[in-house]
Amino acid sequence: MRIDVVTVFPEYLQPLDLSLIGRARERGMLDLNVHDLRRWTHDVHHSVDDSPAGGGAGMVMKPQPWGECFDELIPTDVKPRLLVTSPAGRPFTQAMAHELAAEPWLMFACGRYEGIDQRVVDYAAERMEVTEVSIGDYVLFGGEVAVLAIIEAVTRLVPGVLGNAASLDDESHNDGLLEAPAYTRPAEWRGHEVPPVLLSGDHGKVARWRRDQALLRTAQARPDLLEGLDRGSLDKRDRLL
Ligand code: 6GU
Repeated sequence: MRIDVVTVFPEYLQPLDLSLIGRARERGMLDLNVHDLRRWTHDVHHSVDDSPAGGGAGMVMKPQPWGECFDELIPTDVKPRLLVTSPAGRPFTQAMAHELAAEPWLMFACGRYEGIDQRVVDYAAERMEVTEVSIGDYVLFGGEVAVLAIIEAVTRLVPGVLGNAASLDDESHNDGLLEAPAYTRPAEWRGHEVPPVLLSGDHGKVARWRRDQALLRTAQARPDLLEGLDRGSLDKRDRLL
């Protein structure tokens, strides 16, 4: 998979050199490139923003550097899936992570200030698939941290990036539920015990317990997820809850 990130703060993306993502890059599974948008400015101040049309607070990213960036990075025959970060974008979910993990080439445009001139999105959308994306209902200074989160969520789904693919199956959000709590040794710690069923060796009972805990936890922390759950995905014992 190829990923390009365009930002005015390339240093913000340095964590992508670390850990499993860094290793995937070293092994050649991930071709990840971070670009400084200011490379496509021509004035002495390398300015990337300007005051908003119609007035108002803050600054808007001007279209010219983005246009020249696209001209240089994107050939006419192959196009990336372009993701433009914005608190006004489509909510990023595990389902979208799966969708993006199947793409051969992703390009992220990190919005800063009050966002990017809308014509950049409209122009790009005439040439490639463009998705404005948000990671939640709160406002960040810019899209860089959102891009870190999205890249981590997406690349761990790319076959070969994560060591143990089986751990993807029963994690939170994969089946629409939060995951059951996890425990390790010792069996007792500061007066708190590992639930005995987990030490019973009865795999059926353990699976049932985890399912119940997942339902309970989801009902407590994320009742909205239970509302949206497909009724057919519940088994007979689930309905007793
Ligand atoms: Cl993608 N960008 C910004 N600036 N703020 C956000 C966001 C993105 N997602 C949530 N808040």
